[in-house]
Amino acid sequence: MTRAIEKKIEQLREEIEKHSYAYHVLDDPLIPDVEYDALFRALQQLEFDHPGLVTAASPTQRIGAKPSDAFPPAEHTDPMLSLGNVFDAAELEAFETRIRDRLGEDQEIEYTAEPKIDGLAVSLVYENGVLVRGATRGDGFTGEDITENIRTIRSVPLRLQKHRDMPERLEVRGEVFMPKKGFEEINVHARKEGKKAFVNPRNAAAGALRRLDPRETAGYPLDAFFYNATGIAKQTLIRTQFGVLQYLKKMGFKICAEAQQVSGCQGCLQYYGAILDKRAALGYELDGVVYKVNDLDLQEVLGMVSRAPRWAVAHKFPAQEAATRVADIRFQVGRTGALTPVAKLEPVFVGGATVSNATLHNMDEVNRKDVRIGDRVIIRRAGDVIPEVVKTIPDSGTGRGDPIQAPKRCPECNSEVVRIEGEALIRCSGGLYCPAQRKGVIRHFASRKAMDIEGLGTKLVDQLVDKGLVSSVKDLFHLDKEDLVELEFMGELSATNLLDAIKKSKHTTLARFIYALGIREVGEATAASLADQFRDLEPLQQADYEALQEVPDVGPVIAENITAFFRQAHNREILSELKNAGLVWEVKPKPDEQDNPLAGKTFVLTGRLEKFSRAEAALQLKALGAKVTGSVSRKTTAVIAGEDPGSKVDKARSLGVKVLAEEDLLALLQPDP
Ligand code: I6G
Repeated sequence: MTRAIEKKIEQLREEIEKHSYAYHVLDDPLIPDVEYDALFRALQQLEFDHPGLVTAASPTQRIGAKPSDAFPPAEHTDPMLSLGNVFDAAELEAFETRIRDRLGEDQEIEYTAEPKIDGLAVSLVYENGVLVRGATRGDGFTGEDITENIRTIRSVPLRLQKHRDMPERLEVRGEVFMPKKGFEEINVHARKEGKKAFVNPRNAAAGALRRLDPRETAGYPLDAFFYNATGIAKQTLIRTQFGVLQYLKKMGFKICAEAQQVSGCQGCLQYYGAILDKRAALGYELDGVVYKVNDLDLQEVLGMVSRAPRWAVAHKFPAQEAATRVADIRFQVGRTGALTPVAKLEPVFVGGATVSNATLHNMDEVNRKDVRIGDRVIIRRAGDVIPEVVKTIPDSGTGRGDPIQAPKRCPECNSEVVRIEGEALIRCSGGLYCPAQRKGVIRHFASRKAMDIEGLGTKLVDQLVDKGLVSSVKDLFHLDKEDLVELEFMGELSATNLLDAIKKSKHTTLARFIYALGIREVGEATAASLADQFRDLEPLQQADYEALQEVPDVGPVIAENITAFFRQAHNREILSELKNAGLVWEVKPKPDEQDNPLAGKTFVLTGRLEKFSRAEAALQLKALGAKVTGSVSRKTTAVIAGEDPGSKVDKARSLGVKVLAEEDLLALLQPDP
């Protein structure tokens, strides 16, 4: 009897590990989440009934441990080395010359090039295939034992995949990090709650990994890539660094998909350029790339110097953080009236651009960081994100201004400033009376994803509003050439081009038009869903709170925002004036349900598809009557996940929404005759 139960438990564990690996490591789930959950619950039940059969490596035991008082020391058998840095091509060439001289080699050197993830280096030890210890780097010789916290990271295997090359003891090294998306989400949440936001993904990962209570660590979206298996060359036939990565992959670890074999300095520099270009699109932060001599025998010959390997080097990206001084702090008013404190800086070159403004997010952040005029501050610029003030440098010197106070009146229109209960934001109460809000609304209306009026940028909108030529979006359609040529930087030709662009924008789509209205929290995807559902503006205007919530993506908050927008008399007036000005969109009849096998179904597409782009897939799904939306909710029929799908799959999982693969999508698009 017990043997049979033991066997059943082992089968379930293997099955669960297989699916967990497919989901968290390969990002390619094999079964719908409900089925996974059923397997997991079955195992939990059997273990509950037979507590003697529970093992530490069981998938049910990731988050089992109690909080501890401190992390015990963890000694590294082989020291955890650090890496030398190069910052440009000349330094890289000098690195290669040193290698060639030492090896007496005049052939090109082969390297494995990998991103240098901005996370925390960790060492994991597996004995007979089971994770027994996870440790930080510490001083390279002794780190901290954070095993229980490491176990909570879903992509870290608790047991290795069975493999003939599995040694009795395996030590792997890699980097634990927090993906950008997860970092942004936890910070948005923290700011909303008036809590301290993390400075950057690295600090967030460090903070999460060093919680004394593993249950808290488990609540953070951590991930890990691995790049080294110490001493593996002596025990296997693996001869290259790239081979080590493939081995790690086979053993069940997640490796960085961007790793590549390259030849010579030229190959390294090409790789560096390609990764730098791709940086903003990658799901994780990186601060450079690492080149490692590919041949493991050559690595051994080269050895190390002062605790850094001679055979590897980090090629750092331009710094993304820099110090400068705050010259002023002003409050910027957005299109919804939110007042954002912005630090005006002594210009500083950071991450490849000169920065002279940085956001302070909201008053809670200003108070917490105690940023004042005259302070020296660290600012950070990451990818396309608006530069932000990270912190004040202590002892900023003399000349510190007074603590910053939230303004009582709007700096643009002098209306009262209000703070909405439960929100960290303060808002101008002036509505469209406030020129800053009006400018914001007009900029949004004209933007590329909305009405796409080419040439109508910030400076022009400012002039049009300041000169009283435009006070609402409807006025754009009554501008004439004489008005425009009076403006700064506006010649005859630009005026003609702008008028043409405005005219062209009159033929639009309903989805673009709804998005252009700037209703709070109605983004592009929601606007498209609303257009799909209501087909014309009139029915949308008439829709009540309940009817709106039938639409995928629309919950009570957005439904309230939409009804509130259409309740306002001045909004209704603007809409009818826009129609009178000749704005048109095609009105599509509701599709006949019988000809639409996917009618009533709602899909979310995520990740890279192999056979077609997401836009093409969306078109084909819509042609069969389905709705395609941008975010996952309980109303979603299924999420279709390609490669590197990101957090939508996690969301689907947490809501019990099905996750389908590209093959399933193909089957949906070619239903049986
Ligand atoms: O700190 C590191 C980050 C990334 C590394 C590293 C790495 O490879 C992708 N590799 C080595 C060998 C060391 N540190 C020492």
